[in-house]
Amino acid sequence: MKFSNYVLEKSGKELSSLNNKEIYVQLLNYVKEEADKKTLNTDKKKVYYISAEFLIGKLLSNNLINLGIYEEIEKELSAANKRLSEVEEEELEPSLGNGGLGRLASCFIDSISSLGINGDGVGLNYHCGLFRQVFVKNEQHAEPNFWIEDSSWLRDTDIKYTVPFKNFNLTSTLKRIDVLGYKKDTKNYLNLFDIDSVDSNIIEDGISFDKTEIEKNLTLFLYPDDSDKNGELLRIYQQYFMVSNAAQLILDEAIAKGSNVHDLYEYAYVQINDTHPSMVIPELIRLLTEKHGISFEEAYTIVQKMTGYTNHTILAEALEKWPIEYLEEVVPHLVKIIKKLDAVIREKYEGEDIQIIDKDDKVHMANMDIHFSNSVNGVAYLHTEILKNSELKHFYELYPEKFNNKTNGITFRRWLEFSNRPLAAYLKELIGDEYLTDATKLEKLLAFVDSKEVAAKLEEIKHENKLVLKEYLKETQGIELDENSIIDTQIKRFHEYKRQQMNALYVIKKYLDIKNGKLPERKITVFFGGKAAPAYIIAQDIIHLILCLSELINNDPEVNKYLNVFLVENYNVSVAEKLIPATDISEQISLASKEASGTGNMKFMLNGALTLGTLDGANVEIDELVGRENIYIFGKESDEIIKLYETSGYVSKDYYKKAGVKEVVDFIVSDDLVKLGNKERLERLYNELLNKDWFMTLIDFEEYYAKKEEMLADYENRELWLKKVIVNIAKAGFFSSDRTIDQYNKEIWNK
Ligand code: F58
Repeated sequence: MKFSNYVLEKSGKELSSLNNKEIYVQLLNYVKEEADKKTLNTDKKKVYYISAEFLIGKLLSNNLINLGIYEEIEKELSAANKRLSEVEEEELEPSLGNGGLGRLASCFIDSISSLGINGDGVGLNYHCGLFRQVFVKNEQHAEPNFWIEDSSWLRDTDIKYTVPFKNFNLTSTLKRIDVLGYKKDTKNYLNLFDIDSVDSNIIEDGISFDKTEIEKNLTLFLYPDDSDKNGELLRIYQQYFMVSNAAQLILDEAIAKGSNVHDLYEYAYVQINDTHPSMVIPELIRLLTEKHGISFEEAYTIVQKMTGYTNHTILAEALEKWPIEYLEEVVPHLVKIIKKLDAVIREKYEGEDIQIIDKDDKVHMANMDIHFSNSVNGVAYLHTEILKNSELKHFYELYPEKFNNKTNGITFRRWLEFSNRPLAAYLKELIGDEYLTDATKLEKLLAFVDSKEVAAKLEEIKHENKLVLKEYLKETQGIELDENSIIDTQIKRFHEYKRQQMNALYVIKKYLDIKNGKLPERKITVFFGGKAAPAYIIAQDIIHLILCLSELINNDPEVNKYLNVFLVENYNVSVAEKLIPATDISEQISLASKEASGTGNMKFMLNGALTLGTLDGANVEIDELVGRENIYIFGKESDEIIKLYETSGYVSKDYYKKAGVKEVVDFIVSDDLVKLGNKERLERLYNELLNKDWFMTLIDFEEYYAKKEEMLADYENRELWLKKVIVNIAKAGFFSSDRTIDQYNKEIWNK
């Protein structure tokens, strides 16, 4: 049925008489009814992608695209004098994720459905999710982000499980979101477990709340503050609740399909996304032994065959270790299993660093995963090599066959077809639309690398996207973007290893250059976007520095003709969808060896931005694909950095003393800046850079500055620049998450 007829039938009203919110609700229901017509995938084996976060983004447009009715709906709305892009604005973005790992999980479930694989996501339905970021006096504040509306993509089910904790049981409820593949007749689910007793009235100031009221707070927030014991306990409650539900669901579904549980691994594969879902291993073993009468040895052998662990970080502090006494307080029944698993390993292997429970009685979740799963993967070539050769070396020596690489990917349906419609349409004109299902077909674009006409059109599209961004930022953030400026963007979580502070130092240097009469050829707009974990003080200080710089620079008439700096508030998927297509320079400047992969780098490349980056994460693969002449690489390489850590060989003061660096770093505590901000924060950051600088900001600063200058100069050579743009788009096909998921499917899930 045509949408306008549907509206008439359901509401008795003409489409043209509805407001945008009403149209949104009608469209949501219309899409849900279309989704009802899809059948579930029914292959014998099902994949369960368990993840603490799914950063899914708004779903309306993505679903319309995957149903293949986007254009049709757009036309119908336009005939009724309505605009789909305005209707899209009515949807609240789900707040179920945080960063790259959650966005990856979302690209993956899109690809799993699009490839027709039987595979669901499993996670939690956080009512406020990750906090909403607001800026007050140039500082980040955190507010609860309520995102669930009366009409939403969530569907109720009557599936409920009992989850046992030490002192009480909780009854879960399962909510589901349909995951539609691209032009597929089948669908999968994103399963989100919840409890009915959640009570947001316990939220006090900002996002603080009583952490001990588990029945009221369990699914309120993603990553609640864990800087004290009660915070850590709450995380354990959340994680166990997630995996106990997952394990019960897996067993139920397998048994319903005929499993006798001895053969469970033929019916299910569990992908553990980082260590947050690791307790699924002992929980499955517990259920197999206690509920299904299977011996302990057989149970762990079964589980070992059906689980794989994905590592997303080499930062040691990000690998979870839970004190066993905390686990005892929450899930003593699981501790029994974990201790038995620890004993199995202690009996077999020496070496303290590979044990599950360490000498301080801490449980190393990653270690348990590695021993009791059959696959351990990193998320980019370099990352996996570092895991094998240094971070997890001893495990690699033990189990070389378990280690494998799966370079990350992104879904082109969202990150091109939806977010950059002008580019997608033009690509279809040039090379057809096969690239939407076979991304390698983008290489056909290479035939146009010397075409002036194609270059001109790509330039025009970039400009058009800058205008769309301008309008969006004006309306949503009060930002005035100069659409004729070069757009240079760094969007990602704030973390010292990602080195937003190095980019801020660049901004300072540029500001000082301009003040000294060294003027850029063309205006530059530097965008930052990202949240800092509320307990991560230095990351908050970096945000503060950038906001102060933004105020100083944007209000200085001598400078703002040449340079603007903005930190967009509450960066999320929707903001990324606008910023990425408008960007010229993609900042991927992490300290080499520290960024596992990055996925923003892939999105920018696909949208015709050129990368300014270190040889880190997937930048290494981008570099290989496009060739050094089409990317801007600078900085020390990972081997050297790893060696510096091993020998404690980095002394930031040595770099600070160099001409040109001192002046820039000192500016952080200059009167000009301090008068706009919080002295304590700026001084703390200054001292950190000077005396510690654990992530070596200063080691690469000069090279970074020089490479960016080279890039800005190249930008003026439009022909040269646009050739590079064409090569980058053409070579982005490798980074389709369809390719990644196909590899997971063949090399892990069905090995
Ligand atoms: C990210 N990890 C990696 N973790 O940093 C990034 O390089 C990679 O591309 C991405 O995963 C996908 O593989 C990440 O997002 C987190 O956000 C953790 C959440 C829990 C606390 C510690 C960080």
